[in-house]
Amino acid sequence: MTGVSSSHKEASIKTGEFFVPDSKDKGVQVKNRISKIKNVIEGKLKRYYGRSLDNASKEEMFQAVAMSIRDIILERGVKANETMEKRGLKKLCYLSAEFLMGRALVNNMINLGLLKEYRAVMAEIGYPFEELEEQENEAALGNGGLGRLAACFLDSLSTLNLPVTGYGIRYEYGMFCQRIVEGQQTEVPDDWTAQGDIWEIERRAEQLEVHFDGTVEEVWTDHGLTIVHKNYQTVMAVPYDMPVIGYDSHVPATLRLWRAECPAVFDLHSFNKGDFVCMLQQKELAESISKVLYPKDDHIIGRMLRLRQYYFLASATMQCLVREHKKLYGDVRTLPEKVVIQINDIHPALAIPDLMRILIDEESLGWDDAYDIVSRMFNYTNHTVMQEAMAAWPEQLFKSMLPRVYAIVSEIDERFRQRLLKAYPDDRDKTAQMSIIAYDEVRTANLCVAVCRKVNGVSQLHGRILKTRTFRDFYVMFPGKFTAITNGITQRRWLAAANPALCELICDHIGDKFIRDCRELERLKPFVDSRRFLDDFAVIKQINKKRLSEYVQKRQGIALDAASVFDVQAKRLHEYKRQLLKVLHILYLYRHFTGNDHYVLPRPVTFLFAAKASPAYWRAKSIIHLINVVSTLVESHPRTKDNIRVAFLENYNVSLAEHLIPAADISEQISTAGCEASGTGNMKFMLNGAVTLGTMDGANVEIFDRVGEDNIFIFGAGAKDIDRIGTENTYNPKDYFDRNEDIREARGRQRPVSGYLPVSVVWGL
Ligand code: 26Y
Repeated sequence: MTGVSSSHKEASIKTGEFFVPDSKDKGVQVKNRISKIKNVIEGKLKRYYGRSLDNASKEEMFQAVAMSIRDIILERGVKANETMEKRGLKKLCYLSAEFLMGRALVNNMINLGLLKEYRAVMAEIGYPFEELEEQENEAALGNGGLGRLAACFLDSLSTLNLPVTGYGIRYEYGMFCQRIVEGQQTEVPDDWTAQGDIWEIERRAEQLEVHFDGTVEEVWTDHGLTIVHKNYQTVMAVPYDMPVIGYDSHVPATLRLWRAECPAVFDLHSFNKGDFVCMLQQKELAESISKVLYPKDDHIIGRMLRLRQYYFLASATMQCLVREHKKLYGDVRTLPEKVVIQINDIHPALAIPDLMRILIDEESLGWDDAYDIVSRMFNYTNHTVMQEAMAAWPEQLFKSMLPRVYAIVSEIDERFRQRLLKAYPDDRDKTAQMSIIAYDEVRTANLCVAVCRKVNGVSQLHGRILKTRTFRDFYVMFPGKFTAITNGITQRRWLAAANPALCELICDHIGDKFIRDCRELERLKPFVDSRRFLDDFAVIKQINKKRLSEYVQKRQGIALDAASVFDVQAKRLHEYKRQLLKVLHILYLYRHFTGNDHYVLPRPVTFLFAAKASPAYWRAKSIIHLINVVSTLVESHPRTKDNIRVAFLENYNVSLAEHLIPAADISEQISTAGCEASGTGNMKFMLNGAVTLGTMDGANVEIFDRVGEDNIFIFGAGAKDIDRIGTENTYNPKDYFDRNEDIREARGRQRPVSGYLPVSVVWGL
């Protein structure tokens, strides 16, 4: 794909300072804007920090610039809200336990059409623009795909001028920072709010109470039988709002993150008794709820604090929605006309029973009316078919932590069972399989499918798997509920911000409409064979590879060879994603090089890995270790050293992805077919012109249909083959091992005697 660069050509490629959405906006206006922005920044420095442009610290400069941007977005937000309220527009609420936002500064400049101006201002002041970027802590409030999808959606919805609020948790510590020490992952806390986050606005006046534990009692009052939740523990939910602006948008999205706090006057009783320790324990318990993002993203067993986190998010959000709705429209019965709720996998599922609770206990609606409202408001997206992610909550714990919500879930379950019994009078097994509470567990996935209007899969293949496997019985009962809207990514961040040079090249050929609408990229088709276009593309790829090399050199002290092919696998570390398969491939190459003096590759290759492993996922961590050991191995041999290199890039996060993806020649998407729900990294790499090596899994299948076999190279069994192998019970990996010399050799020469041997020992290092 990439040709050899010439410095002459590199110099002729501009670096993407073209984002001026209004073409009528000519020289004078641009100049005016530049001086205005400069004044605003100067003013902020003076008023907030008592500094001037000359003596501001890096931190202060960043804050002042970010404030100037925030002002513009907030002003637009005020207008958008007024319009929304006046017109009574319906709003989307996107509930997610994760939002992997990344840095916001440059992205916001691009989306406001002001990048060029800000660059000019910084040049005028004599302040390096890159240093500004570097000052920003990134909001890494997510593990991977599910969280990044949530962030991309906020950008896209705002770009479409559609009103959306994302609701999440303001984790004090986000995704851990990964350090590689002696080849192994170590975790360092991500203290991202230490200096305070410039984008967020605390709205303490809008705080709400969330209740845990205690007991429920039925009480007869003048209005009949009511349920009273008594002796509960109160946790305060304090909202923090972050504005998110889409491209040239008039309707900024809001990301509302809840922080858990202890009530100001808490447990007066213990205090009066002088039980200071108990009081502090309660404070700690309350605050622990939003303390940290759980890094293992697909296992919930045994993690009761997680249940507290999820209920905290769900209940704070539902109370907030009802309160806002009543303020605007007065009547909770119109909720489904004004609000639609999307729940991002099962984490926020308790929003369903909690809205029932509010409607019944606080708004005095009857069960049927409440259920009718709730069942018209919720939609659920599933993001994984991994069995462990279907785990459920232990019933007794659920009941004691959330007694009122438990009673409501039981009632939903009871009524749902009645329907099941009618539909399958003789099939007790099926009823047990599909019910919400069974075998001493509360299954929130079944709750979502039973109640929600739509159940979405994130690619066509995943949608089919949900219908034929994961939720097969539900599909028979509710065929109309199931949809499959394939994931997407925002080209604003993953092309315009991450790869400005390529973005500009595309603009030069088809205009800038694709920044708003990806389908416009089809118009590049006539240039598939254009020598000039391809040459320019190759030069840009080369620039990006050098940029990545400098970045990696600076951060990790590793020298990459930008002239080699960059073959990249960047994603969470998981067995199903098969980083191990890539390592076996590298060992296979190593054996060929070392065993045969004439073995050559067309061009030297650098294999780049970037991945975080969940701290408790021992096997995933061993694979990281193995990658680092193999890196040393190939480097230590004179024959391989000049042909293949392996580098593990530390601390994969949004910022690293923005450097890495534009620099990739080959994108590795090699999961076991049927395991990767969609993948979105696959799309980001393709958008930046890497060819894909992949299996027929997730959205790769659809990418294959669109880009054809010249651009995506497919291998291995398909999802159906793997299903068949599974059901026939014929898969025995040892057979492959015994039959295939290459596999045997790749595994290393020394056999572990028993159990675990460090990979370095297996490879004789
Ligand atoms: C245990 C349960 C609460 C749970 C925990 C984590 C369920 C799901 C998850 C996370 C799933 C996830 O990140 N899935 C990824 O979602 C991306 C966006 O849809 C997909 O592209 C990707 O294939 C999938 O692995």
